[in-house]
Amino acid sequence: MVEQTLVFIKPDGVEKGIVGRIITRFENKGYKMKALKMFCMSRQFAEEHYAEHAGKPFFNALIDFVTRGPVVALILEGEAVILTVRKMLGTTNPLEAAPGTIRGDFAIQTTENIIHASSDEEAARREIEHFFGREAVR
Ligand code: FUP
Repeated sequence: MVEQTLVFIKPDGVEKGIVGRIITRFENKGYKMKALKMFCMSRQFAEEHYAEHAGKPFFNALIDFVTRGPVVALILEGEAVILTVRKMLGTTNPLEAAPGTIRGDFAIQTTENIIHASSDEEAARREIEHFFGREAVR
């Protein structure tokens, strides 16, 4: 099934200068970019995005981190893109992420783990609307 997912490259990915290499992986795979923007998240925007983690011990550090500089957000479209992009990212903890995955290749810390991608269909719909507005949702 052709789906859409929301991906954003976190401030550490932008700082490391690997935005192009990450996007190239998705293009090589055959996924289409349907939207792309670079911006700095406000604390409120970041707290809404990570609302499920509010109150957890790592929450404040996570919000400090994702708001410290610009992120690059994209909508990707293609066959089974939601699950496949999650596999391309690797596990949340980059030390456990398989080599060849984005986190496996470019990160060592759980908070600064380079990239986010929607976890399932419901999250994809919600996050696409949050990042790109209601009109972006198919
Ligand atoms: P993921 O779906 O892989 O982005 O992971 P989660 O939704 O579980 O976590 C969201 C973000 O919180 C992660 F990308 C990194 C951060 N996090 C921590 O900093 N410490 C933790 O113990 C768990 C998650």
